[in-house]
Amino acid sequence: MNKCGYVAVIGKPNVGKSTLINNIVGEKVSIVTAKPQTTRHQILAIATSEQGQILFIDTPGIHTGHKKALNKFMNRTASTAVNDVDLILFVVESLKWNKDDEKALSALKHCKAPVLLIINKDDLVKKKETLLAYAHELFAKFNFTEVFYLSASKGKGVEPLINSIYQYLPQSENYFSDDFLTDKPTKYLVSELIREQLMLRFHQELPYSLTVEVESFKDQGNIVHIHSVIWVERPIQKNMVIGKQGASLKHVGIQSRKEIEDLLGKKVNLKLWVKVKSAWADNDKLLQQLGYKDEY
Ligand SMILES: Nc1nc2c(ncn2[C@@H]2O[C@H](COP(=O)(O)OP(=O)(O)OP(=O)(O)O)[C@@H](O)[C@H]2O)c(=O)[nH]1
Ligand SMILES: [Mg+2]
Repeated sequence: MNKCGYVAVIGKPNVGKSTLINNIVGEKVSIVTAKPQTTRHQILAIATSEQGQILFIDTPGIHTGHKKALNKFMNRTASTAVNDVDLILFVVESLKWNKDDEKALSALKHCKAPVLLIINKDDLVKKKETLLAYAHELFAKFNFTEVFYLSASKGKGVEPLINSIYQYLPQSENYFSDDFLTDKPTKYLVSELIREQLMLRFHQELPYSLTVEVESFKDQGNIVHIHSVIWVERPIQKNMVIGKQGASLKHVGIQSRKEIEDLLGKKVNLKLWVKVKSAWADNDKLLQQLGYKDEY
């Protein structure tokens, strides 16, 4: 009996939602960094197995305390992902409940689908028995259907979760062919790999003040030529991204090219430009122009 259905993955930033999805899909469909607010869009990630197909919707971490238009877009994007899905995974980090988790949980108030509680990063907890008390506290807040303790980055405890997910999916043929991993176009995946390198390299507000746009993508058979713009909010940030004698930008270019070559399986010629669009992250019109569009 083949199963296929949608599973939304919800939680505050940095709890390991994208790591979990990548682990199950077996490829880096969604970028991962140690910084909160890495994921900015809904991303469909497709895991195909003998049992059928799990259509994961990765979402931005729901958060409080940031007031820019981009933050509102991200919270809205995550909150709407719970509508019309077959199952929801609510991901928390072991023993780290705070007001952002509270806000993420409130997005589930009116959802109709069953919700599994995923307690991630259990590798960081020495006394495993403390997790039982933690889960007990969380069950008092919401009527979760089941709880799973796991480590997404180590891939521990993930198998039982996969088997359980299939129990909740409707009987159906697969919606996508086996080799499909995401609904996002290659250009988007490329821009995300560049943004991942930028998020890894820069700190404080800079990772949150930049966005990446792939302007052109020309596949010439054995080599792909890619031109991409890194948009920042202020001229000083442009200088930071470029670095002394262009050193930072060169490093980002080399690292991103390697990742993109892995993704495409061919040689890549990557050209990066840094440009300023004043306060783009707090301007609804500019957000839309830069690809942050409500899709529902
Ligand atoms: N120790 C440990 N770290 C983990 C685990 N899962 C994820 N991480 C790390 O947690 C950080 C955040 O992971 P992400 O997958 O980007 O988290 P996310 O929930 O998608 O974050 P946002 O996209 O910002 O909402 C990364 O540094 C991961 O390597 C885990 O099981 N154990
Ligand atoms: Mg993420």
